[in-house]
Amino acid sequence: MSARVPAALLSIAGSDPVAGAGVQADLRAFDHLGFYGFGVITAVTAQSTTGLQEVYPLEAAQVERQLQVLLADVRPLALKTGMLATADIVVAVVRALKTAQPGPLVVDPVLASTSGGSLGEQGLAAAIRELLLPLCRVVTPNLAEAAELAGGSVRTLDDARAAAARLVELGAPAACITGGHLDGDPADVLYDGDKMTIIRGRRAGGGREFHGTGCLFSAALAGFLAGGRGLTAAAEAAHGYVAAAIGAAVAPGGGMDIPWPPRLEPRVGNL
Ligand code: PXL
Repeated sequence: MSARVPAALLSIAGSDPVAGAGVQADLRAFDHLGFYGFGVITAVTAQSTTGLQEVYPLEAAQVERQLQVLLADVRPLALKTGMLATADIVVAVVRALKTAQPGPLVVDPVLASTSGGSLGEQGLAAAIRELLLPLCRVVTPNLAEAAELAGGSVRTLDDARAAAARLVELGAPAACITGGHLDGDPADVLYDGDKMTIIRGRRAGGGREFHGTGCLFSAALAGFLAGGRGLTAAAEAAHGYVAAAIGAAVAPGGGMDIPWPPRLEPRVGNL
């Protein structure tokens, strides 16, 4: 008898040795949600809970080849991109995905960390905007990333509404701007070209900084879409997943806390 074929997801993202963000966090989220996880690395980083020190992007051809080889063999139900680091890597990823045409794509446009630091080279935002937005099911920037992609400043809920609409004008079928850094309680703004939905949460963690919330959100969103939910229901579920992870956060080092989701039931099959 041959082994079962698992429901699988793919993360195309950077490596975070402290495992709060990047491929390590994505694979953990996929596993928590009951999916087998594939991971293609775009860059390695030097970082700890106290901060990001270095980003070392791979060659674009190395990323493209990882995808070609993997996707010739396996068929993820959905996928996400995280840190892509260079415009050349965006071009390579787009080329490989256009050839393989896997399931729905969640683009987490990793451009700026929650603490404001840049996470990519010049030209990265333009490449994501022009090449990746038209390919995705939904793009999930934080406030700083939404500003960089859509232009203008994005500080308030009204700014986020306008930026989400602008991202759809720019070619994304839908945008979900994660508002963990809004003043007051957090709220995500989802626009699908038709309907604007505000997903409201409660500020948790007493002002502490969490590392990797955007990665977890986009990974969980890919999982809930793969599980068959519509976009709004999937975004609400992903929001709840991140809130639960923040509620159970751990402090593996001396700096930021890492959201570490409790295992959620039910698992695959009836997500
Ligand atoms: O949270 C954004 C992010 C994504 N991917 C990697 C990172 C970070 C932030 O530090 O290191 C690999």
